[in-house]
Amino acid sequence: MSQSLAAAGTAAGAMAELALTGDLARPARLTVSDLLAWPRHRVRVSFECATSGVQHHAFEGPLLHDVLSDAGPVFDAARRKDRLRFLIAVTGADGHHALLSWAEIDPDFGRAPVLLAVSIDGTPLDRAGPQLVLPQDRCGARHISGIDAIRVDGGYTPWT
Ligand SMILES: Nc1nc2c(c(=O)[nH]1)N[C@H]1C(S)=C(S)[C@@H](COP(=O)(O)O)O[C@H]1N2
Ligand SMILES: [Mo]
Repeated sequence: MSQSLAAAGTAAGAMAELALTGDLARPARLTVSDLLAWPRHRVRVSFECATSGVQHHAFEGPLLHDVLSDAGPVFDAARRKDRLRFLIAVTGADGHHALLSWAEIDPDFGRAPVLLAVSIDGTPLDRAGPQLVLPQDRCGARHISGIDAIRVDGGYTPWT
């Protein structure tokens, strides 16, 4: 992600944008207000940070699985095994980066209720950008804030 886009996410008045890229039929650029189009879920989480101790937050937002499914990952949706090689790379505007597997959030496999939060503790994230929320994580390190890109990668480009 370019530095200019990362900077735009924090500029006064600017709405942060999230790029959905990779092996998708419908790559997209989404603002936090675009993310309100999906059903919204609420969750209270506690996680431990190695440096600042236990944190408690309330988040609201769509399921990551709902948003990414609508972007059309290029697997055969009817064949469960075809999804298992896909990974999801999530990047914050500050470069913090973590990987999930598609199977981790897939309702047929890990079923983790991972959110793309549009608010934290009642404060909208329009300017900061959405935050990854993993209610099942004990540690806070994957709760990536200010997400500016999510890349879905099946490891190759089919149909070319
Ligand atoms: N973009 C970004 N998100 C991040 C981090 C980071 O360095 N950059 N640190 C992570 C870590 S290590 C923790 S513990 C939590 C801290 O969340 P808090 O600031 O609400 O306590 O954010 C996570 N999300
Ligand atoms: Mo942390």
